Amino acid sequence: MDDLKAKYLGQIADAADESALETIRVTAVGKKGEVALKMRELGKMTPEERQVAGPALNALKDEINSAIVAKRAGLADAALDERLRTEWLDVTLPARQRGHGQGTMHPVSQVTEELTAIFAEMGFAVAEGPRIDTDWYNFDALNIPSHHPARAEMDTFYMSRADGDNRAPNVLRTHTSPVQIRTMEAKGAPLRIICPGGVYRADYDQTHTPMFHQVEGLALDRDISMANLKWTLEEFFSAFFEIDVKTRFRASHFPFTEPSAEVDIQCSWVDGQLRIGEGDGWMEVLGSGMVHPSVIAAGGIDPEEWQGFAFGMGIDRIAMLKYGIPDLRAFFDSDLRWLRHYGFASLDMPNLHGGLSR
Ligand code: 2U9
Repeated sequence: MDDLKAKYLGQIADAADESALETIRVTAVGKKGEVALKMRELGKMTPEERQVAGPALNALKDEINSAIVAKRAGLADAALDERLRTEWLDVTLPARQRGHGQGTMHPVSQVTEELTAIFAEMGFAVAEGPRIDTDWYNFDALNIPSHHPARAEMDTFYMSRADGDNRAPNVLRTHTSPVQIRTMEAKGAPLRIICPGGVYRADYDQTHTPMFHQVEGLALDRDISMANLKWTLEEFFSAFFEIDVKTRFRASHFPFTEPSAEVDIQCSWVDGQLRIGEGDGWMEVLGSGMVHPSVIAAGGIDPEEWQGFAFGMGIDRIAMLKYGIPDLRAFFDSDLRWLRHYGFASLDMPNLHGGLSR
């Protein structure tokens, strides 16, 4: 019995791995192992011999099993120590490139950030509002009553409402002007805001898409004039195109401004290439004027005390001019090749100190 014990405990201590240990277990304490064979011999013994040998064999079996369990745990610990020693991760390595690399900022998003940075420097906050609005905010408040020809010209998308509630919002905004009315109501005067965002008109050809982007601006105070408007716009275009840009005001008409002006920026055509801020040509980019007193009143502000200027321009259009993008409709195709070509680095946020664009 002592020989058996010494033999197996020795083998267990020397076992190099899990499978060697399993072989020892089968030969020692398995169903047909050496201890089991010895147990079968108990039948041939006298009752006195059996009383001594039986418990001794059981004790031997238990001892071998415990030694195997302990050794197995020891082997597992050693294996883990070995893995911890040999396998390691350098968390300072650069991340692996996945798929086709990073996404890009759409030119509309880039230009929106650029113009927001420029107007912020001049004290204009960004105001936002709903894209589905009421007739009143989109038209009436802007001095466009229901019989006005401008309503028909705007190619408005109306949404049919399942609940039949015709006082609830049902117009896809045709300009961002309703945001300015809402902000006038909420904040009062004085006020300096720009409202960038998507707008909708049922129009589709080479230069029009049913959804496009506008930025409108509004400055209300006690003594604002067209001179402030001209300075603000020249300052904006010069910062945006990164070259001094002259503007030309031409008398025009809009229902929401009086007087009204269409604004051109200085440009030239050299070898079929457009250059902004050079030469003696002009390109129309924007509409503007002094806010009509009825519109100021519609925003809940007293037009006897407050006056101001407003302007509106297409973001997509000035993005095309600045970055030489030829086709407006491609803006909305979600073509990944186009986005990689005309897109901007997503973490390269434009600001006036670090540079607007690169
Ligand atoms: C309020 C008062 C006045 C915003 C204005 C224009 C002139 C204009 C067009 C430019 C190109 C729209 O994207 S476009 O087709 N916009 O000509 N927008 S004045 O006037 C406002 C707005 C809000 C409360």
